[in-house]
Amino acid sequence: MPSETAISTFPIRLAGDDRKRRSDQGGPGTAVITRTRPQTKRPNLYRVLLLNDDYTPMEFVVHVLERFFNKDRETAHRIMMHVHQHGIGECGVFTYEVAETKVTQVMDFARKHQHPLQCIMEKQ
Ligand code: TYC
Repeated sequence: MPSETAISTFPIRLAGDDRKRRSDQGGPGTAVITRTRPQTKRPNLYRVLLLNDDYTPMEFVVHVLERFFNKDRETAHRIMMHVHQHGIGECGVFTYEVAETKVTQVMDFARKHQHPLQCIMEKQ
């Protein structure tokens, strides 16, 4: 899904326009055509995941999901239970720097409260 536009310019030679003109900046017999085309580059995306453990309180994990991933209470509880039952679960998908920031925030917050909660990122 194209969302940006790039403008590129290039000189072309036109028929019958090959006489030398001192005023031409781009050399003899040149013209400039400007065209636009859609940019199709998309950023690499990373999943941020929580890992289960036996010690981090469920309520703490729910709070992490609300605080750092902007989940409502019901969604946060559902994700926490998924991680609890399956061992791993997705909190969100982000560009590299945002995902890295989320992981650091969660790990720092867990360490501060002396919980062994682990948060990781993986390329999608
Ligand atoms: N398994 C933990 C418990 O029973 C709860 C928990 C859920 C811990 C999700 C980590 O990512 C986690 N208290």
